Amino acid sequence: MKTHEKYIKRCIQLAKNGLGTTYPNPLVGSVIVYEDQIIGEGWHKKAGEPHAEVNAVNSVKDKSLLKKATIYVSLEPCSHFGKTPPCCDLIIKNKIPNVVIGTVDPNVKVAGNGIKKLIEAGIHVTVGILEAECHELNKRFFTFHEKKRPYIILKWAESQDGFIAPDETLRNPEASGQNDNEKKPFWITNSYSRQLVHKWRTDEQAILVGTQTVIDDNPKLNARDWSGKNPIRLIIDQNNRIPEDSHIFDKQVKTILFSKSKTTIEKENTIFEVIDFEQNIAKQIIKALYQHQIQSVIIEGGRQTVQTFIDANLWDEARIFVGNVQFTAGTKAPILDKKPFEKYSISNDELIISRNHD
Ligand code: AOF
Ligand code: ZN
Repeated sequence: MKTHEKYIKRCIQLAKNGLGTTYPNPLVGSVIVYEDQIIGEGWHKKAGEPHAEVNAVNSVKDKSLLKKATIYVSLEPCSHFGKTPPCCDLIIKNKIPNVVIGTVDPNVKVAGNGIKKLIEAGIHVTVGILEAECHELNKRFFTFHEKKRPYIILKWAESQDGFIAPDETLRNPEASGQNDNEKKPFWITNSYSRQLVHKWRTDEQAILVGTQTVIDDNPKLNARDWSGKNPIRLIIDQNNRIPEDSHIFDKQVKTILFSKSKTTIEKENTIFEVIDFEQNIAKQIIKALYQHQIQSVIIEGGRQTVQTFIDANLWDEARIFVGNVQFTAGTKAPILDKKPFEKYSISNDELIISRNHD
């Protein structure tokens, strides 16, 4: 592997440590190299905290080497004063003579200005190393800045014969709740897949479901089976039908409800957004999410909610589990041309990941 690629690959690896905690900031990794040896490295951990380059520079023991070193960064160093000062200034101040960049920053506050500033300071700059990988690393951040909407992931589990729920009569008797008011969902996937879904919830900034899912399953929509941040909960509740004692009203996590009229309910950590259900609701929800600075959302059902986003062509990835069960009757899975981009086996479940390249 060529030298530049090798070190940008390491930047990408480091950057991934920040997945789920850097929002609204991107994932960024940086390494500092002198005579083909890494003398410092760092990544961006959390918005408001130091950027990757700062952590990398701070980790270098012998700072006198910086004057002869190359700094690698997976994303263009920033040139603006945000929550932290510009990384370009740090590079210039430390007289680092070479900068190698994975990809340009799509944020209008930076967007090439960082590169310009470095070149003007007489620094040798190389741009576009493993560019596709660096773009993929920040697929959420790029979608948000370039398409002005969050990155949208659809997730559902279906039986081998294409149902997402069995007929009521086929529900597993053990799966029904002890409390009559609380039906437990019928599990299609195994416990490993379910844990993976909780990990996914920590990766994304928000999770969206429709009314029926909340009424039927009374879900918490949190990531209790994985350590990490709980996503913001988003609920479509056209007629304000969700009972006040539902878990989604527990105030533990910020929750946004989309309905057609204002409600009298007032709850801490809960926001009500009015949208027009006569119009395309997917478009309106996505617009509201952009205004709330939400960069990624995982849509976990039910069928109608997922289909609404498929029909509006507002989705980027579909993650479909096919469990080791047959239902013969029930609720049909959403209709989607599943062109597998990736395929995995998780014990006896199959996981198909499709991408929507428009
Ligand atoms: C970098 N290195 O590690 C990151 C960058 O509010 P601030 O100061 O944290 O700035 C956030 C913006 O800076 C963010 O939107 C993106 O354009 C850039 N992020 N840049 O050089 C980093 N996280
Ligand atoms: Zn920066």
